[in-house]
Amino acid sequence: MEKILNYINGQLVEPTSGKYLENVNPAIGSVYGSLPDSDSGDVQKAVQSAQAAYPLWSTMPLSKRASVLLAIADLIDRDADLLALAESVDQGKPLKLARTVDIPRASANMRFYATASMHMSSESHVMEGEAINYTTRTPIGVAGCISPWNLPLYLFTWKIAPALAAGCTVVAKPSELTPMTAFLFSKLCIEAGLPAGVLNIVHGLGNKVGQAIVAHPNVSAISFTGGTVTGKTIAATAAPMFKKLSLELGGKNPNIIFADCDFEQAVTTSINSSFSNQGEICLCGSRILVERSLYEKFVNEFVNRTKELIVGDPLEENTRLGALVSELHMNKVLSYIELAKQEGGQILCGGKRITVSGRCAKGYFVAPTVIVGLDQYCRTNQEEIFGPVVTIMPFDSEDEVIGYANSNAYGLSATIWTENLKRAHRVAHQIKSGIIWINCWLLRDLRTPFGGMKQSGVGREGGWEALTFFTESKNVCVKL
Ligand code: TXE
Repeated sequence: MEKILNYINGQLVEPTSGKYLENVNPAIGSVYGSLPDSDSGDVQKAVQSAQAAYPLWSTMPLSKRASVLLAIADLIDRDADLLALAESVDQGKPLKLARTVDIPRASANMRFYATASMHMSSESHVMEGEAINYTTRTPIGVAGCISPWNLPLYLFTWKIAPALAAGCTVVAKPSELTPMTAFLFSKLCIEAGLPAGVLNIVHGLGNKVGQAIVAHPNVSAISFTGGTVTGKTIAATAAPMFKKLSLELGGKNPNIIFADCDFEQAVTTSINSSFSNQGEICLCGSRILVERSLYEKFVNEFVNRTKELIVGDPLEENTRLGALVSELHMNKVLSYIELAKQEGGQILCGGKRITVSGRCAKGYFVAPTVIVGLDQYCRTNQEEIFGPVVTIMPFDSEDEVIGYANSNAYGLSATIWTENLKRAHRVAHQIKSGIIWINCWLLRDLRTPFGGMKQSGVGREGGWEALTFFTESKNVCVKL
């Protein structure tokens, strides 16, 4: 049994209550460890230690701060195999995916922000003959970072790296469903010599630990990734306290396929954008919209390739889809498949739980599912399912598909497949989403703004946006 501890003031510590929650391996459907069931008392200790560490960390020379963060990145690389295995066991995702995507991205996040902070500059504005204004940017104080379960270490580091690089000290909470790699990360922080209190990790439930971080008067900014409903609760708590908020929420992203696309690339990438990480990525293209003249050909090819995807033991090399993160989440996904049937959808493949033989017989596996015949405005096409489920619908014109793409409360990302670049730009500009991919998907440059419109969130992560989020600007006007 693996026992996870909190990381507070540089030490690995038990929760004050002495209580623990069960940590489940979703691929085998059983408990394999425990994590602290922390409460507001633990958060209070974490905030106090973050406050105590703030003067040292926020004034440390940039290059010194960067060198500690770079040392952590190096340790992630050193332990990449161990971390990938831990991520796969904790989350259910294929080990291969954790090894090639999650863990390399975690060290890349640390490196990107460690070095970015050394290149940050601020502005000055000259009022001819009258005055000079200069703007300073100082770290905002103690930051709260709350991350989800789908890409655990990847998204945990995506938040804490800019916060720490900007000079903030941090109280962080990983998801209670996937706490393991954040725990291993805390050990790496100790080994790298991160000063005590600079990063504090409090494990536990969202409505206890997460809520206590958001409501704490001495936490000045909250960076959150998770569900839209949780985002609303966080905003309701933080807004009257005038906290700075970055909310990265759900998506129901359109994947638009015009008849003149590169068919092979469009199909291959659409399989990835539909089912990578079991569809548990906010950027997955869960609504596939295909121009009518290509519709039948696309559906046939897409369904044939979906049927070939191997669902199974995440530790096996050729597994493409592992287990869903929890029994509760699996049941939510299955309930949406039932809803789709009630709404008149036709299931072309998948549509049910899968029993994998051997050690994973009790795991939470769902077959990749393709549904057609649904109206654009039904709940299945409007709500985030966050699992290996996609719908395919035909369209007749550019205007029509833009309308469909925008017919949703979410606005995170969209993908467009066409060889007509004029059209690609035209459509991209009319889609109300924060991220548009043309003839590709999930191609990420960490310098670009990342985030969504409408119910997909508030603010942007990535590049300078995340670094400046964790700072406060001040203008100084000097009369000449
Ligand atoms: O996420 P939650 P859930 C979507 C997806 C999924 C749905 C619900 O559709 O089915 O959200 O998932 C912490 N104050 N996404 O309920 O609850 C929680 O402990 C402060 C999209 O599992 O949003 C965890 O650390 N924090 C998504 C984090 O919030 C609270 C990724 C996210 O959990 C809290 C995950 C509270 N009151 C789910 N309640 C994406 N955008 O990538 C919970 N938390």
